[in-house]
Amino acid sequence: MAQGVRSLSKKESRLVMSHMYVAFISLFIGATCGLLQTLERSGHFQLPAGIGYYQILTIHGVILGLVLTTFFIIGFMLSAQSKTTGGYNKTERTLGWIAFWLMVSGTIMAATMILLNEASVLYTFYAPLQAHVIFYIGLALVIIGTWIDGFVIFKRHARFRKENPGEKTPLLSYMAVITMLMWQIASLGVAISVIFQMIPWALGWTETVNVLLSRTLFWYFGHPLVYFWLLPAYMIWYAIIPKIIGGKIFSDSLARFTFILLLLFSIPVGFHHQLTEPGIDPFWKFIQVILTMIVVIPSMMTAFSMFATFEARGRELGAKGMFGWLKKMPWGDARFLAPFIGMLFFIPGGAGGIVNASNQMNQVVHNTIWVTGHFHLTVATTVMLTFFGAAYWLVPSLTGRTYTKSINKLAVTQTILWTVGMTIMSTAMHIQGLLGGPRRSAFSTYAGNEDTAAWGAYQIAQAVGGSILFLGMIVMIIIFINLAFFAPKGEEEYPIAEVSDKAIAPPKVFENWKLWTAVTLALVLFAYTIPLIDIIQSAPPGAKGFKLW
Ligand code: HAS
Repeated sequence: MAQGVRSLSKKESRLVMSHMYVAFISLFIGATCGLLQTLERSGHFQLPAGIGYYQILTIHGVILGLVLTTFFIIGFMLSAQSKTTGGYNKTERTLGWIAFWLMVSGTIMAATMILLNEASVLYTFYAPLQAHVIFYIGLALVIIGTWIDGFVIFKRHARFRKENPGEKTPLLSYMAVITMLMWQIASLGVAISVIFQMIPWALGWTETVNVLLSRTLFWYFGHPLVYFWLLPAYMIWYAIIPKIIGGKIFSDSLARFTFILLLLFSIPVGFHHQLTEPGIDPFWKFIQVILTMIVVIPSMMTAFSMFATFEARGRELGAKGMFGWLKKMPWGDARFLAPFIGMLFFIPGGAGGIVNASNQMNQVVHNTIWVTGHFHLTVATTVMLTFFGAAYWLVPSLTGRTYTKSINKLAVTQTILWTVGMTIMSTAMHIQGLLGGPRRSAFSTYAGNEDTAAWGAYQIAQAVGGSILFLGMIVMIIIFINLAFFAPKGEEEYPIAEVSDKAIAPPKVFENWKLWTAVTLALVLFAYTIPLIDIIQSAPPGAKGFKLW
């Protein structure tokens, strides 16, 4: 029987694939819950066997927003760093496994509590809703696992620099370091909240909790969390997509600079999730809104870079005019099509983000289902379609199998299903949000309130979109199983693009990690110190725990 050729060593492939198995099992569970939610919220369907809407919604948010993303991202980054730096040593691999099992144990603990209906607190676990202590311990274990992975990524990057003095570090390894550095600094906030507020409170050691402080610590982490999802997608856009279209990376320096800006500005902006919360001085909300507008710039730079990459390649192939490149792209290749549609969706997704971040407009959309529409465009489409597109080459390149024409056809179908489903669902969410439809809430006619009559059609549209997405998920799972276990053995390339000859070399200061860490921390201290002191000193009486489900 023919032997497959793996792009990483067998041991590393196994480590990365273990992350992928968890990610795709999570996709199945999470998206199934998503379907049930949209059906329940249409008002025409009731969940069976006493299953609660908030129970399903918590599984959906935790499993997709925290588990699927984290496992896929860590797995992908480990593979990309290993591929471009020359592989991990035994200690690094062992640490990778310890981290993996910590994360799996934490996930099982949290998921069990949600399934037992002991933790229906949604993925934001806002106090004063109080979950079972095991739920919080589980979350803490997941975070500790990711810290160990971050350490592995930093260590491998440092080892590359030591072994190759004066040489430019691999772009993908550099990007993985920035992503994990941002993650480590940001997740400190949620770790402090979970360990010092939630766990003692859930155990009954403290009677009350400072609600505003816990939410502020959550959003200090929560906004960089969305960039933790986005940055690996950007890694794929900058370094992999050019290779898939047969082109080169437009500018290595621009890509690195974009990542530095994302590191600096993605953390001190959490207040834009709390613009309607009393207890935070408006001045500091204003400062963080300005910083939010600054963090939009690196995404604009990414858009520019992508256009430049596509145009350069198009011209090489003889394209003329401003959009002539569109005719030259490999539209039939789902490894390109899926991430490209992800980019396209990020235009309205990003614009919606700017609406959310604008103080006055936030008053209109906050806590409406508009916001749910926003994040289904950004994370569930831009990021997920990019990850699906990456899975098409990543999985076979790790299992020593090939991405065949027939699997590609299925992958194009899956991209179309996802695009159609998400367009219907998220458009309906945006419109219902503008009509005042709330988010994070089960179906209700609010005692026959007339306003709710206008929502009906949009709620049904969400159920239709959700059903199409469910089909898309099933097709994705079929493709994954195929690529992991059944596709013909062979060699699939791990596509990494070269940098254009015209691009200038990145300046040395980009590798000055002490400098970038110091500036990041300075910005965090500037944006958070005074408001945090205020939140602690002027805190109203704390809240007891509530279980409203
Ligand atoms: Fe957001 C709420 C603001 C980006 C996710 N966001 C959320 C929540 C989530 C989320 C999950 O200011 C809900 C949290 C909850 O549970 O409460 N968001 C922003 C801003 C941006 C932004 C300013 N969000 C994201 C990304 C996410 C994400 C990315 C996930 C991955 N968001 C907010 C705010 C709220 C919020 C408020 C709170 C709302 C509230 O009141 O609760 C920016 O980063 C967006 C910048 C992006 C752009 C787009 C650039 C376009 C590109 C594509 C180029 C296309 C090409 C193809 C090349 C400016 C790069 C072209 C081809 C052609 C043919 C044309």
